[in-house]
Amino acid sequence: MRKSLLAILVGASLVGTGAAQTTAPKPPDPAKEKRLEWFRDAKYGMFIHWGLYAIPAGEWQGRRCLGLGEWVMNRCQVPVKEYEKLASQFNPIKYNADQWVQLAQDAGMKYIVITSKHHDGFAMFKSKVSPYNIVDATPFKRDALKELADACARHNMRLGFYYSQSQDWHEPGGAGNTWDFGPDTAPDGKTELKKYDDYLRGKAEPQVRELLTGYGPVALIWFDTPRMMTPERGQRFADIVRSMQPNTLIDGRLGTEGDYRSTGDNVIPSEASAEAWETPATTNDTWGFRKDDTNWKSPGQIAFKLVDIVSKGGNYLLNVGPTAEGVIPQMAQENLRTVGRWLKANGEAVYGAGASPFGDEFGEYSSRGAKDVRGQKLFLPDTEWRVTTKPGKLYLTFFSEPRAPFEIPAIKNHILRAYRLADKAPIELKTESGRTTFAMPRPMLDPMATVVVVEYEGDVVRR
Ligand code: H79
Repeated sequence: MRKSLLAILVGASLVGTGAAQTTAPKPPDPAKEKRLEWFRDAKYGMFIHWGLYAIPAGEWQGRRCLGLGEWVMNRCQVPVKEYEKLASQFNPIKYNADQWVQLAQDAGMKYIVITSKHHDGFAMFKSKVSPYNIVDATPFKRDALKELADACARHNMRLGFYYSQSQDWHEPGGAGNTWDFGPDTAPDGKTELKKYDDYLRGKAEPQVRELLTGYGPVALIWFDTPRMMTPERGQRFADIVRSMQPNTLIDGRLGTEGDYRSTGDNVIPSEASAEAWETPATTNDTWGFRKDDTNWKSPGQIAFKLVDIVSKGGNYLLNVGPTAEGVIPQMAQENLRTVGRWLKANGEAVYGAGASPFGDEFGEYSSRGAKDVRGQKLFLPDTEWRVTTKPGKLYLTFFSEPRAPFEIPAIKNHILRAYRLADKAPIELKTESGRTTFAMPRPMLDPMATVVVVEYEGDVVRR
């Protein structure tokens, strides 16, 4: 099954060549496709943003620092000498790696990616390269990543590491800390003013080597914000990853070509594409814990985004931001587990499933020429249903009850039968003058999302 799906994906011509597709498709790279096999099937992962920023949780000395929780040092311009002191308070006594992995598993997530070092420069793992790390600088003294890696190994969960390769606000040579160390570049935006390569060679590159040495097989390294990352600098990281763990994936934000495309944060494309891609996204409005952020996405919103992404050929990397005590916020846990229960009954429509053979269901561009906030043609999404695929099967997921009989988009294949995925209840099909319709039994089995499987002759849809 895996093999044949991959063959279809690799062989398929690129669907939905949207604005993101600027270069001609490259010849397929068999080694890369092999590395990507598990990733293409996994579809749903857990992102974990955890670091010293969980202590201030969006405030500095009683002042709110607006924006993302993990950006508190930047947003409130906290000097290194002040921010560093957080390390001596970091003691997450409630941290239990097995419980986190269990949550990911209950949620139906197939991989975990945790911040090993965010822009603040603090390593959440034992590092010989810099004493600014969880073992050497905190009363906790435990290697949180080692514990998580061991727990993942016990649960058969893949584990990857986020590593901020470019921004490091703790180091004079790292990018991003303008308040202690001045601007990264001269006003021309090109002339570099910091000893950036000294930082890369002295900290970032050796720390990535450490991550690839002491933590078992690393599923992927998630680089971010490639400021000043020339292709040559990016390649140095790629060479480290490839030489140390050839199966480790590189995300799309290194600064040189990775294994898959990363969309913008919380951005879901409006069309399908055949290349491997991933949307990193939040469960509320922040990545790192903020005590004032209770704007939780509902299970229904999360389920929709997941199926929407899968129906466009991508993966959903959904974040949780644990507290300074090491606890994943209760609402995030509950919402993820609710979606996990839905996946227990409906996961066949998600894991290993291919993209929509149609596309009209995604919505349409505004016919009045309106522009979105980025100045692109405004896309007006439809959210009633999505479709994912496996050989011989369409999985139609409905997020609201179709008001009229639902017409299956025209395909040349002979349609064999239809049934509800969760309870296998048959669904009666009507075919009249080449149009096949069915009436969704009411009330919908699961008002959040109900999947109808349509089986057809042959493996691939012909239109
Ligand atoms: O790790 C998460 C973010 O911290 C990181 N990417 C995800 C996965 C990220 N780094 N940079 N950005 C996202 C873009 C930053 C945007 C903002 Fe700001 C940060 C908006 C407000 C604070 C930078 C500072 C831009 C304006 C002020």
